Amino acid sequence: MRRVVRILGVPMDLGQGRRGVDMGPSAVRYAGLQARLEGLGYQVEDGGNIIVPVPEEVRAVGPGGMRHLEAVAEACERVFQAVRETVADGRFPIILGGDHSIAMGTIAGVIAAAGPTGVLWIDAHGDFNTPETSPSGNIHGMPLAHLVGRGHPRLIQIGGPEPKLRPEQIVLIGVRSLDPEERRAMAESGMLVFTMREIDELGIATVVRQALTRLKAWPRLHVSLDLDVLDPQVAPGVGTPVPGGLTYREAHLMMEILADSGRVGSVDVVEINPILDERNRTAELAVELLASLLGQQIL
Ligand code: EXY
Ligand code: MN
Ligand code: MN
Ligand code: MN
Repeated sequence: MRRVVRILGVPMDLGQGRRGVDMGPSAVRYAGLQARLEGLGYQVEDGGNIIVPVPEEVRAVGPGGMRHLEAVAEACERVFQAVRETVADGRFPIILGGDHSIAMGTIAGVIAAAGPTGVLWIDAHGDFNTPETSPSGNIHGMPLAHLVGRGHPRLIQIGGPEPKLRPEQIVLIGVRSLDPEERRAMAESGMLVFTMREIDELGIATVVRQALTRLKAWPRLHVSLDLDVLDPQVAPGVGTPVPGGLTYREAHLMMEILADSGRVGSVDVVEINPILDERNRTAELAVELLASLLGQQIL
């Protein structure tokens, strides 16, 4: 039976300070995602975009200095509904961000429809701040904390009152930028974290295989891919670039090994900022990486 993919766009730039990541879904569509996946034999539906307000029409700073709290929460609830329906319909969702705060909706939606799911959080950052520890008030630096039940109740409760994830079901890959308090909380959390140092020492193949082994209790996996995990020389069009990231080849190999596992059931692609990009190359790279994750092989 042919797998059916459903693309969902979330043009959200409310979770951070810089404009532009709201254009990510258009850039990835323009880069030819649908045709590329059809070329791999998938049936592809485009579910369109989730409605997200623009920053000009919503309250800038919410309680505790959190930027656009209520608008982010409401958009994530819409994302939750759409992803839950997509998974319940037996589709493989590809969710195009938008900033990384959308993952509070996507992961809640996947779990509501499919049950317990392991999460690979592939990112230069930890996204593990709470409103108290955040230096910026930007919610895109906080989604993983809220998914494990730490932070503001309005965000913890997206898609239901209980925490969506336990730390043991999360592995981070590519981390190289943490705030001091965030780092402490992460070290104490019990999540498995592969920083760039581990990738340099062990190699990306070993890191990904160890991640898959760590998550062996979860036959179904969700990949939350923040394009800033790549080195800015390869992926310049991201909202929050950090030097020293994955190479083009490391990123591809990671996707290929994940594809081989046969366990990935959903993916977010976030933080692409076309305004900062060079002729859409970061969006084109995202399409390449998605093709590899969905099983493209050279031979
Ligand atoms: N740690 C910083 C903050 O919380 O403001 C930067 C977070 C950037 C998050 C990006 C999307 O992964
Ligand atoms: Mn339906
Ligand atoms: Mn992120
Ligand atoms: Mn990031």
